[in-house]
Amino acid sequence: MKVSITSKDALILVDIQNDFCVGSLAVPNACDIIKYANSYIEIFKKNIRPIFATRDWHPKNHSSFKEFGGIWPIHCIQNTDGSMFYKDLRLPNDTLIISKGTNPDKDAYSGFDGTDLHDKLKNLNINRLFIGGLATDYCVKATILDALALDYTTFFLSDASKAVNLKPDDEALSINEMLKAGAILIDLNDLIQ
Ligand code: VGL
Ligand code: ZN
Repeated sequence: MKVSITSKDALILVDIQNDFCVGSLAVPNACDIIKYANSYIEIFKKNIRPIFATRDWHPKNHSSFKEFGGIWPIHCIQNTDGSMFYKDLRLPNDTLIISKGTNPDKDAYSGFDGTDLHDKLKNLNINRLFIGGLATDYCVKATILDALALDYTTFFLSDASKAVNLKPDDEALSINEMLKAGAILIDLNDLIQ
């Protein structure tokens, strides 16, 4: 499927942070997405379109951590090395950063959950979103399902995303769920630059 960038498009890169690439909650093969993520960044920059980067941004006692009753190892604590964007990701200086998961009592997988992402997109007159990152079966899926529920035309960037796969089928199941909800799966070859 061929897609060209329009004036109502934005890129959203989800949680491409040290802990998810090489740290405490490293997603298998996460580093493989970086070259694709950087290519999407270049294309959106060239087209003068907004680039958003979400980040998991937890307080140190977050309820998603095993120590506090959750299922995850400690990860992405605010202002630590683990929560910084991965060093090889070439985010422009004017990237719009969306922090989520900041409430200690509540997990927030979606970039829309408890953030002003939707307001910012509306103010920019955006109606199509190109979403990829980490991890396909958690935060990318949740962000895409929320985007679809909010009526954005939503593209899943398959080459710029990787899954945790706690269970081996989780990636396939999450992709099916996104497609069923109306997401459009593309890769770099589909974008007319
Ligand atoms: C995520 C697990 C825990 C994600 C965030 O970004 O997909 N996964 N917190
Ligand atoms: Zn988290």
